[in-house]
Amino acid sequence: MADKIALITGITGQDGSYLAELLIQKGYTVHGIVRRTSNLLRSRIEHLRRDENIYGKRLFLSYGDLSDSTTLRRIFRDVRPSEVYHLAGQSHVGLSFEIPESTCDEAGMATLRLLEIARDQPEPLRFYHASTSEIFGSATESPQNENTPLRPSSPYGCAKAFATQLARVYRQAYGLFVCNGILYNHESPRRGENFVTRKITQSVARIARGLDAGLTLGNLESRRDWGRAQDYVVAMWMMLQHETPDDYVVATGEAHSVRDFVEAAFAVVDLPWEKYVKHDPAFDRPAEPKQLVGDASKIHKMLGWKPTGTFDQLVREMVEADLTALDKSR
Ligand code: NAP
Ligand code: G4F
Repeated sequence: MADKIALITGITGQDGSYLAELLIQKGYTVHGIVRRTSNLLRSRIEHLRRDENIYGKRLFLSYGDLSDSTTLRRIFRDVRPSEVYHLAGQSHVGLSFEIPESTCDEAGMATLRLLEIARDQPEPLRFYHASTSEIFGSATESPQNENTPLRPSSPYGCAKAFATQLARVYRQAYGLFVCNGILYNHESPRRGENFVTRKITQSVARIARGLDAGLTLGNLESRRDWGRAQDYVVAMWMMLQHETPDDYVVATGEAHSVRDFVEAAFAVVDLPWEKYVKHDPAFDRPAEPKQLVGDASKIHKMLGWKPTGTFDQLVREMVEADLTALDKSR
């Protein structure tokens, strides 16, 4: 393979870190955009940064922010990527009700900025946009597929719907190779600590070790289609290897409630969840999809992608990783 050059926005996030590992393993040179933070420790990619065979050889980091288009343009000019994976942005749906303007700028307008930069490149490139099941919101059908009407029910979902439509327009109007990965929830031990799955598994580990007395949660009845993040970054890469650009739903096709996740997580440490879990309305959202479940038959048929593992295995992997991390830190 000729040396392929990938540029990842959001490389320090859950997906960006797994994608960087995957692409380096496939022989790519990977460039990541990181924003200035007061703490230099970027925990999810620290192992790559400390590896002297990787950092400065296969992996390079540049400072940039999604709001700073002159810097983004300069990075594209210097890196000359053949593939761009645009993953960065405020990704918490609940928080998007508290900070709607910055969320819409990052999840919506920033994608427009990047598509414009991509359009101006001297050599054609391939562009992945991190779309989401949240664009379907209060969906009119279940499971949802690539043709399901967009009915977002949060500022985050609205911004992603805008960006998804723009990506389609740039593909049709300018012939840009751009794919929307319409990904359903995907989790891992690297999941951010304020998403419900990781919040549960971290708390279960602390309760099991006697460090916490209980766990407060919002809506236990909402249902999500939870897969493994490591599988979903493979789907992103596959989309950009296909001869034509398209949009794909990436999902397991199975819905579980937050309550199911809680039960499975407490079962790993053999504790009765009812004794520890309390409802706190502070975590309820003003509006949200009750049930999101995806039909991934298109990506299965066209690209041969399918998810691995079961729901129970995912929950176990996350609880065990949190137990191990906690035990190491003590
Ligand atoms: P994540 O863990 O929250 O990571 C977000 C990344 O974006 C981080 O690297 C973050 O940097 C970066 N970022 C945020 N604002 C930025 C800004 N203004 N300028 C530059 N970088 C910025 O998200 P994820 O779970 O990996 O998800 C990746 C993408 O897929 C997101 O766009 C998300 O909305 C979308 N998505 C996720 C899921 C899912 O279930 N995980 C499903 C569908 C779609 P810091 O590390 O500095 O904060
Ligand atoms: O884990 P969540 O915060 O994920 P949510 O809102 O589904 O969004 C995630 O998946 C989307 C794909 O569908 C991505 F686009 C998005 O970037 C993000 O990665 O919440 C899941 C469910 C919700 O129904 C929420 O109301 O769990 C419910 N929940 C109940 N208690 C809670 C809590 N969510 C959080 N974060 N914290 C709670 O205490």
